[in-house]
Amino acid sequence: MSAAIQQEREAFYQRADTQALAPLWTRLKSLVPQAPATVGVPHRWGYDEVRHYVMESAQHISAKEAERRVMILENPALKGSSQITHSLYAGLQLLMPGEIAPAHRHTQSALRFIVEGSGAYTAVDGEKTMMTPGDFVITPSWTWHHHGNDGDQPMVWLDCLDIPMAMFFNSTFREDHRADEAAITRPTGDALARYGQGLLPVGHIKTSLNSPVFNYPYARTREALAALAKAGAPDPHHGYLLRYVNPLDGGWAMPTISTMIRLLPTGSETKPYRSTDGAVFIVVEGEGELHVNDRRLALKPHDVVTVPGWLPYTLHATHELVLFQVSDRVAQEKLGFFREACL
Ligand code: 1HN
Repeated sequence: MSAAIQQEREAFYQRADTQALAPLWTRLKSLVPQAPATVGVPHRWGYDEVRHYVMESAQHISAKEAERRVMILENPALKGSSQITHSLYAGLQLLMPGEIAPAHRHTQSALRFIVEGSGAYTAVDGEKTMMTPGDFVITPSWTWHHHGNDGDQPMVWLDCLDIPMAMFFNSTFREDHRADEAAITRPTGDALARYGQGLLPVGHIKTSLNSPVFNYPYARTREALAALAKAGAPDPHHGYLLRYVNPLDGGWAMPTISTMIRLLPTGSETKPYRSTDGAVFIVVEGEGELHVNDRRLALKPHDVVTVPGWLPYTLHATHELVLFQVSDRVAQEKLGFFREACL
């Protein structure tokens, strides 16, 4: 293209700009790329390294003053964004003995994956549930929730929220409860008894987009994984991979965040896999490595690892590995964006 033509075009673009008009043809390929651009970088937060900072946070602020005392797991390539992947927020929350994180509600959905401690509970929509390491707990959109630690140990859990997705739609609300503790209206264990036993109350009408089972206890999850592993025949790309399910409809447990758990037998490695959902993994048990690009990210108990979407990765287990995994897959599936490839 000659310099003259280029100049004429630039002058046209400038005149068009005065009318809030812009040419598509200079931008089309970046607006609609051939394949997803990588947002963020693969990263590992080793629990041996970060635990100390999480614990130290209690010396600086109370749960009450902080509202939620959390160290955000921020993707190092997305500093200031509070994003672990481009669509998810994650952090490690600490609740000390005797503390209460006061009741509030927001339209963002949250999940907890319990890391360490005992004796603490979370109260969600009128029901308390005890938090035990490995439990997966749902806090649905716009439900009152508070957390309390009646035990004698610090309690740490991984929070994951759909904050970046909610921010994209900019249609969200929050509200503080007038009291620190919201009312408890059902006995502990009620939801699991009604909905989590392969039984459902006759005549139950679905009113939530979330699974009515809001705590999936690790003891049960682990039993299922052990039985699968005993039966043999792991998937070459996934190992033994299970998704947490809404018993009312067989769909994902939450409307915006997908949750899965997997077991990889000692000595096994998965074949390369990629999918359009950026993933966050937390190691529940065992040891191994996640290989992505030219990096080998160590996997030890409680380590958190993130892999941006569409990057092929493999998983290697040196000791029987149990990994909990979250992503925005459920949202992508609903919108028709999800793709995956077994390589
Ligand atoms: C929140 O409500 C919790 O309830 C945790 O524990 C993390 C991050 C941002 C906004 C709200 C919780 C949060 C949060």
